Amino acid sequence: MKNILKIAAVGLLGFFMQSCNNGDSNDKRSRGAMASNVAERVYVAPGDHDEFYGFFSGGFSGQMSVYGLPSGRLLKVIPVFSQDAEKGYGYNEGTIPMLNTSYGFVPWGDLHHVDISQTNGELDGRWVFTHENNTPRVARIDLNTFETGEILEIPNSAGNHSFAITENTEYLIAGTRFAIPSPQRDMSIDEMKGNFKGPLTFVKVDQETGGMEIDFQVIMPGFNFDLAHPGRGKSHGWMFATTYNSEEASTLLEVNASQNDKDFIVALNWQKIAEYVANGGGTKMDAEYAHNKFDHETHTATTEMKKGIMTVDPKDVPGAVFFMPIPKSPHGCDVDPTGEYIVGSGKLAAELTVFSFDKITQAIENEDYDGDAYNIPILNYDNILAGIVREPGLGPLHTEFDGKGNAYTTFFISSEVVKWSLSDFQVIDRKPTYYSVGHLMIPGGNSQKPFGKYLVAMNKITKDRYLPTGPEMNHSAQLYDISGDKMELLLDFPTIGEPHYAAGIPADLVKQNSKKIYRLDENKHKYKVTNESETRVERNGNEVHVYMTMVRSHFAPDNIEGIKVGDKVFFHVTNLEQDFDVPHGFAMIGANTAELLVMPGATKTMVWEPKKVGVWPLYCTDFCSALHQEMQGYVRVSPA
Ligand code: CUK
Ligand code: CUA
Repeated sequence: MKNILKIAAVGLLGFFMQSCNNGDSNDKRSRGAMASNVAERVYVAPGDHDEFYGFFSGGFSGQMSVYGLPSGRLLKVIPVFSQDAEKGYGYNEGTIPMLNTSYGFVPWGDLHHVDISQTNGELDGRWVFTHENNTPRVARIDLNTFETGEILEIPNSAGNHSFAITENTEYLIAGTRFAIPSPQRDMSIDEMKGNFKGPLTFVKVDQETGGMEIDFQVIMPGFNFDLAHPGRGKSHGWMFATTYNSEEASTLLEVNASQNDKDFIVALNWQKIAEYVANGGGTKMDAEYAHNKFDHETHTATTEMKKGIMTVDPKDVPGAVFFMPIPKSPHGCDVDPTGEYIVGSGKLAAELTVFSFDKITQAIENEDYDGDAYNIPILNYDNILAGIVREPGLGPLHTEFDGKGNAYTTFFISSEVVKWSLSDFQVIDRKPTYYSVGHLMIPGGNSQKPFGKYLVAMNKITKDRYLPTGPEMNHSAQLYDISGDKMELLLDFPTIGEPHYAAGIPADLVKQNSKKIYRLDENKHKYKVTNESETRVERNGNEVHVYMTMVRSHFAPDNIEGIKVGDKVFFHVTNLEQDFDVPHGFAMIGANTAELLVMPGATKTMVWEPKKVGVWPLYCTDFCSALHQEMQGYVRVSPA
């Protein structure tokens, strides 16, 4: 039996490899499918604005990018877990602390999922949250400035592959892709089974500020806990997460982790566990983690190293955690807008399993269990099943909803998006994607109120979709119109890094809160000046502080003498402008950091350690006026 399953799994992998190689002939198919007025439907006339913002994960670029939809125009790249020369992020004194971790300065991260804050289950447009997989961290981007405001490291975790936001943004729930010794220790990898754990981390979010704090970790048995979604509506207070590798294999997972006919989805009552912790339950565990915050008044980031987290063993909270069996290596696990249906996608299966929350509640009430695993009750599969979507495609991954009773699921292996009905689980429509789609996104499609007009498919393989650019092609996203019965492909556009996931929101819910300037009178930077008469150069040993201003089109001071080789020069540069969209830049020859890009009303600091005697130029890097070219100066460096 096991061998047959092994062959089946390997067979699917073989199919996947094939599907990656047959790209070229699909092109005509996509053109043929297009209606004649497609261009009009994605055209945003010069000066007009898009209807939606799309926030796209940048995967291994460590960044998030902001696109306008339906045009597919790139509006901004927001550095989160990466240094970004364009924004000066992660290079200067004010932003370096954002990338501190308990492992030191880690200027790269693998940014996977993005999600927008919610109030009463609806998108509220205040914050976008994200996380990274490699050195587990979660982050908040503030949508008044479109800047990263906070990064919190997740200790006792590895492979923070996904996270979920509860319907009032009470919690971010961070999963773990790798089971690990918990707490970490030196032990034989062969002894993984039963000894490795998969902690789920609950990060509490302050409803006013968006501030994040680790509340507790549920130390789940050693499966790999992967994609999570919170309940909503009737299932609010619960969360559902897929597991894979219930075999607990540590080697050759492609075969060894695909043997069991069924893995599990975890149903977890987080409200119950949060109450248990609030009432003094749980065990304190040693842990060290960095908590980094960016203050928009001082324009400065700080790192606080924290110690200790609260952990909960699920068996100490009876009635809070259950397993639901699901066929073949589940990947996605998505909850419909009503909170009743939980869709599980076994990526090595050719069907979708839909569970009913009402039936789950009933089964728990009746203690209708099929035994247990690790003391966690297993709910009887047949008793909680709402329905099965039969033969929808191969390799189902992720599902989103249009709010009109339909679900849309991506199929990685057969490269398509399939629309099916939540009322009878029948397939309604299917459209190819180019190629090998991972996630899909409908604005609000994982909330109680989807805006079911567009769907974006995010593809893993690009092949012939764009002009060739050498061996590497940018990933592609594809925009579909889903307002009618049939989906229509409207647009391809390239993305930055790997677009694991995206979140979309009507522009009207965000744009009126977007800040235009930082007010100079609110600037609380330690080294700010408010007019040119306060600019100066101060020496303290071999540390030199230059209090500098920038305004169209000069620096003050613009000629600096008295600097010596071996000095450490801090340029504290304030942009005195109070007009929208007039940043100035600052660059110094030979500086091994990026430039500074300083917004009106803000102050930023660059450190320069002159190595050579001479008279060295500095200049503004951002074209700011007709006299931008004249915005320059000199620093005289004398021998030590
Ligand atoms: S995902 Cu996991 S590799 Cu399906 Cu959210 Cu990108
Ligand atoms: Cu200031 Cu260019």
